[in-house]
Amino acid sequence: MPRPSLPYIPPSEITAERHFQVRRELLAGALGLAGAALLPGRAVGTAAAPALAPLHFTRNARYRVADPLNSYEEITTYNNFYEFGVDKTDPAANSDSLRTRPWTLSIAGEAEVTGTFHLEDILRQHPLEERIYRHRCVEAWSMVIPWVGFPLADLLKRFRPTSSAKFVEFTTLLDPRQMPGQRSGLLDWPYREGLRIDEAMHPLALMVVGVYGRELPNQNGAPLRVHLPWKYGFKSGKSIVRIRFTARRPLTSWPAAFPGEYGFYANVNPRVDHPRWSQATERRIGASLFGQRRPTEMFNGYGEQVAELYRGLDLRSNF
Ligand SMILES: Nc1nc2c(c(=O)[nH]1)N[C@H]1C(S)=C(S)[C@@H](COP(=O)(O)O)O[C@H]1N2
Ligand SMILES: [Mo]
Repeated sequence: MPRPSLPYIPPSEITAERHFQVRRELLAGALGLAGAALLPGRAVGTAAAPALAPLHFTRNARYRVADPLNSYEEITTYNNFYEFGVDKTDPAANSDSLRTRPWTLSIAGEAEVTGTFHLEDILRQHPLEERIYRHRCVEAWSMVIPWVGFPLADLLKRFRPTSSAKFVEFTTLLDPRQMPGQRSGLLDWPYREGLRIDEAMHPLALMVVGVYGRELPNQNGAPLRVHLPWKYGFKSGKSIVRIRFTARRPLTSWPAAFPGEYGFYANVNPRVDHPRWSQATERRIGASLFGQRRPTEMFNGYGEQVAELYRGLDLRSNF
């Protein structure tokens, strides 16, 4: 599988118009006729952003959703990525400053193989697939997203975690010069998330490198983010630079900052409300469906696959 490449073009060489043109041509080519119909009607991102390279991938038909996909524009302009600001449009507006090449991933803790690896060397070894997943934020909005990635388990197994590895911690880049939101004290940066090792090894857990057939835009967590479709979105850390295998449950960013509001498990659950709002329903983002509320599904609709992981756990709590 050829590794994805992102040809960097200095912003000074791209006029807004040319970028718009290149972007639409690339997208249309990558998606074919059917996909082209889903294209946003205007340029996404800012004129200064380099065009995102198309990825080579296969479609995994096992992971589909009956509801229509959210548009590329919706997925890339309505984001949570507090390193770039707290408003939904901030990440798209402010994340050009993030440099995703070169990128390294450090592996630490309870594993036979640890060290720092070049992302391109890692990606060369993982065939990519497209999976359409439901994405549910703890704030009670949701989307349907065609991610491109590979099973997280395939990556983790490479490093041969030892029998002491009971949890996995994911850490986002720490660099306040590139990530202006880190100059505020909202969270104790860097952003840290974590999973039990069996959750991380579950076949649904996806290491994401792209969306809509192309490399991830910065606002969605380039160049590497996870997605756990049965959990609230905050469990899916973006722009990951470190993976650590641990014996003890890691203290992750949201529970550390707001212990009464966000739990470690954070499985999507219509019966466990956030202390300040209900989780019984959700609002699907999208031009045609905007504002439409629908019932929240237990485990975000993935219960058949993941319920087994939580046998014996009290599902009236999410902590
Ligand atoms: N590093 C980092 N990762 C993060 C966040 C963040 O603020 N910083 N927000 C989380 C939340 S709350 C959600 S809902 C998803 C949003 O992903 P999306 O913008 O690709 O939809 O990213 C998650 N990962
Ligand atoms: Mo979220």
